[in-house]
Parts: sequence; C-alpha cells; structure tokens
Amino acid sequence: QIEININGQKFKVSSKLNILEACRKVGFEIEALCYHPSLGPVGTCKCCIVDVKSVSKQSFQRACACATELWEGMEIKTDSPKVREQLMSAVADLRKKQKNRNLLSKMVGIEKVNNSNHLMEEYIKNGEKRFKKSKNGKKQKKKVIVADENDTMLDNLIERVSNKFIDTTNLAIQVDHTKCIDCTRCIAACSNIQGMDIYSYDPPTTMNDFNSAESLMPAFNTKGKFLGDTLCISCGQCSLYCPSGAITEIDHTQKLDAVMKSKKKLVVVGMAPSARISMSEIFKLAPGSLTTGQCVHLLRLLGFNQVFDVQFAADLTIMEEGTELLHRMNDKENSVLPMFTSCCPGWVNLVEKKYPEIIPHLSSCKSPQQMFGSVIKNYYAKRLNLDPKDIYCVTVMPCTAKKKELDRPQFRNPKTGVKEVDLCLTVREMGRMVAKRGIEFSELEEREFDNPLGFSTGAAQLFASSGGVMEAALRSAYWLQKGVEFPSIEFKPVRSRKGIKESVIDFDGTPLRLAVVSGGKNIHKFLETWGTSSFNYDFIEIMACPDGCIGGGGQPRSNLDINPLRKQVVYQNENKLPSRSSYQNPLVKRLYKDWLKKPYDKVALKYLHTTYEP
Ligand code: HC1
Ligand code: SF4
Repeated sequence: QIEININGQKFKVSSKLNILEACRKVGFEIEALCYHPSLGPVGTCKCCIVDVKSVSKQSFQRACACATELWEGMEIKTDSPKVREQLMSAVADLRKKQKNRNLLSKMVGIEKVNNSNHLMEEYIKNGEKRFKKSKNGKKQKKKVIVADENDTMLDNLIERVSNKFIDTTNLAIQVDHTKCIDCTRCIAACSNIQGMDIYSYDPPTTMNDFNSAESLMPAFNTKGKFLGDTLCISCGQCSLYCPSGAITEIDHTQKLDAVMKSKKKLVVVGMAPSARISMSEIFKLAPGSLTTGQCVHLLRLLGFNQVFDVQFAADLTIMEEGTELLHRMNDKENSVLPMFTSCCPGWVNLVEKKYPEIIPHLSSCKSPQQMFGSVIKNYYAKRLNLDPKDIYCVTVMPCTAKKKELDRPQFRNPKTGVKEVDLCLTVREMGRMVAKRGIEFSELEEREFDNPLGFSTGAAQLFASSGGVMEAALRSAYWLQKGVEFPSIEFKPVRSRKGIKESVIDFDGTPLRLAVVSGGKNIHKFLETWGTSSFNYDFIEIMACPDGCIGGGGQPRSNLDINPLRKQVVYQNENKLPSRSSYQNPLVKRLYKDWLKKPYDKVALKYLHTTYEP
C-alpha cells in the first residue's frame, strides 16, 4: 500500500495499480477506449490523460493514466486546463474518425449494421463528461472535418482497399475494417498476450489531417496480407478484446438456422466444458456462474433434437490420451517423449505453422470436439440406423479455432466427405441466437443432457481450465497403470494462474516430469529451450489461450479480468460431481464395450486418433 493524492484528497492504494486503476478504485471515473485490465497498458486513445506532479520538476506533466505506475506520495489531477485541452483533442479525433468510418462504410456499400458507431459515441460522450463536469471549463468550439465525398483520391483509395475491408480469408475470424475504431487492443492482445504479432498499427502520415482521403485507411492492418495468409493460429484473442465488432468470429448462426428450418437432418449439439460457466455472462447474470441445466434447456428451445455433452468426449479423450502416454513411456526403444496434449486447435495450428519439429510429440488423440463428432457420425448414427450425412453435428465452444479445426481434411470421412462436426458456434454466437428468439435465460428451469453422450466426470469439467487436462489425465493414467486411484486427486501444482507451471511426480516408481503452459507468449518462452538438454519433460499440456479455454477467444467479452472467477467455478463444480475420474464414466465404459473395445487399440485408433501436417 502507498499513499497518493488525487485532486487534493489522500488515498491509500496498492502500489501494483496504475493511475487509471487507482482513480477508478477510489471513485474518480476516467474513461479509456483502449484500456483493458487483462491487456496491460495500450496507451493509444489518450482519453485517460491526467496531470501528474513530477517529483523533480515540481510541476504538473500530462500522463496517460493507464500506462503510468504509481509512486509513494504521487500527486494526480484528473482535471486541469491542460488536461481538458488534450482530452478534447483526443475526443475530437475520435469524432473525426467516426465520421470518416461512416463515410467509408457508405461508399463501399456496407450497411451500417455495426455497433461501432454507437460505441464510439458512448466513449466520446463519456470522455467529454469528465471535461464537462468541471465548473470553470470553457466549452471548446467543435470543429469536425469530414473527407470530401467528391475527392477522386478517395475513389481510388476505396477501389484499392474495398475488397480488403471485410477479410473472411481465415475460417475462424473475420476482420471488418470499417468498424475499426483504432483502439489497437487487438494488436496488444495478439502481440502482448499471444506473442504472435499478426497485426500492426500504421497511422497514415496524414492522420492529423482529416480532410485527406488517406486518413480513411484503417490504421490497423494485417501487414499487407489477408488474415488467412498469415501465421494466425485462429485463437481469437483479438476478437475477445475488440470493443467495436471489427474483429469477430465468422458467424454461422444463419447457416444453422437454415439447416434447422429445412428439417431434413437430425440436428444434435454438444456443449463444451467452459461454455456452461461463461454462458451466464451473456445474459448479464453474475460472472462465473454454473448454468449447465439452463444451457441444456436453452439448446432444446433453440431447436436442437438432441443435446449432448462434449465433456463425455473429454472423458473419452482422457482414456485414449492416458493410454497413449503409458504406451510412449513403456516403449523404451521407440518412445517419443515428451508427449504434448493435442486438444487445443490453436496450439496444433501453432505447431504445424511454427514448430513442425514437435509434430511427432503431439498426442495423436483427436480433440474432444472431434471425438464427439466421430462418435456421433460413426457410432450413434448406426445405433439410430441413420446415414451419417443425415445427422448435423454442432458444438458450442468458447473457441474460435474450433471453427477451423472441424474443417481439417482429417476430420472428414475419406470416402463420403461427411464431416465429423458440421458447425461450431461460439458462446457469443449462442448469445446472438438467443437474443433473436427473445428467450429469457434467467427464467429457464434446469434440464438434463440426452444420452448416450450425456454423462461426464469432474475430470472432464477440469478441461475448461489450464492444467485441467493434465490433472484429468494423471487421475486415469495412474489407474490404468496401477489399478488404483491417483493419490493426489486434487493435483494443486497445476491449478495456479501462472503461465508456465512445472512439477515432478512419482509415477509408480518413475519420476514423471510435467509442464502446463497457457497463452501464446508463454508458449514461445517455454519452447525457447526445445531441443536442448535443459528441456526435460515427459508430459506437457499446452493451451493457446491464457488460463485455457475459460479465457478462450469465443468467450463473452468482459470489462473485468474475468478468468479467475470462471476458474473458481470450474474447481467448485468439479468437486461436486459424483465421479471425478474419466475411467469411472459408465457411458464411456459402455462405449468401449459396445464399439471401441480397448483404448488405443484398432477401432479407437481408426476413429479417435489423427495426424498432423507441417
Ligand atoms: Fe475446450 Fe476441449 S476443453 S479444447 O477449451 O479439450 O474450445 O471448454 O471444448 O475439444 O472438452 C474449447 C473448452 C473444449 C475440446 C473439451
Ligand atoms: Fe480454443 Fe481453448 Fe485452445 Fe483457446 S485454449 S484456442 S479456446 S481450445
């Protein structure tokens, strides 16, 4: 704790906060367009400008509140003539950008379906509010300059760039430059959190001259390439922090509506482990609430014929992955260790694009999403006496990369071309579907999943959080090896929020060296020593998003640092479930009895395992 002075009042606050966070904490509202608690300082919009008394000069200097750390005795003013001047100039820039973006949308023939307008308006008003509150503040004459619609340069520019304005070349994420409000949060998410650097920010040289056509060029870009041609791993972190709808998942709600309306197919759905935890946020319920039963009810109301649980497939994945690990460990001559998990398509994309030498180390297990689809199309279809093409398999995921995963050629029947999973909706898309139908989520009673894919264990719920796959795999691998329960059923070393977690356990007399990594930047750091003798592990869980799927790119957007709340619910719920290890799942046992016979055996290898390509 340190003492600081804001507008003449003294406050004790944590030294870990920045000025913006400290001001908000003690009740001085400061607006900022680019700030987000999970992103660190971005400092682009300049709306959070304040005055700070410099220790040495004894005079006040302007500072971006979001990017300035506190010090003992710091003196801050949120309002002064200089602050007002700069804030007004930032707000005026926003107004000009807003006008120009609107003009651009009109000229490239895009309907104003976006909310960026409204959002920018809100920020502008809020930004001005701080200024207006001041008693002695003089109103500055607003001067909004708009690009000339008859400018031939503008025509040329639009022709040059219009085909790039909505970039749908990536199967998971789309970028609509006309909605961009230049906050640059996407760049911060992609670079600071994921270490991918797909986006860049190049304000036109004439940025301050809003009469110029060049100023219409979006300052944010994908370095002259279409998104689909970059190294983007489709994790969607950029879309999670984009406040204006410029970066979103590729929307599949209309496609699904059409399939449902045609009534030609049996439409089944499976819900991901973390979707039941975050869905409540879409409907403005308390962040981090478990709503499994309501989600099942909701999916039925939306028209799905069968509502299943992807967690069932997570238990199945553990049986396969745990057995695969034992095979690799016990095959001393050919063993390819360490083994890396393969359930996260963002991570698989990263391996294939950037670290192809890791491919032999990736578990051959399909992800739970794809095991789910495979069971539906290859087992459940037979049970119902249906042609697999007459079943439409949908998943509800916290993930954008899953949309792309389902399109991998490996996940189609090689003879018929029928996909295992036909369509994946993010939690956000679900929210849009519900809003369209006018369903009141909070009033829904709980319902149960359908069987035979409707039961799961606590281990499967753990998948939602970074460290969960590791913990779940250890519980069952230990049992598969020794026939008894893993002694540390709650394996705490992998439960923290650290980006890189390491541990060694005694696995039946053998030390098993473990690592759990989440978030792109941590992954790059972790792999720095790959291939050297200091990289010394047996089993590694990797998830591309920070904190794992609870922090997935398809999750509801939040203004909070929300992952800890979601994580808490994962562990609370896991603890309450009747069975906590995947090998105890009676429906999984039945599936082996009826169809697969043994884990990691002939039938299982054919239907539940896959290959990778650099
Ligand atoms: Fe995930 Fe998974 S945990 S990858 O984040 O292994 O998306 O929730 O569904 O497939 O089970 C995602 C979540 C999810 C898969 C499972
Ligand atoms: Fe998708 Fe989860 Fe991987 Fe993120 S961590 S890319 S949400 S599977």
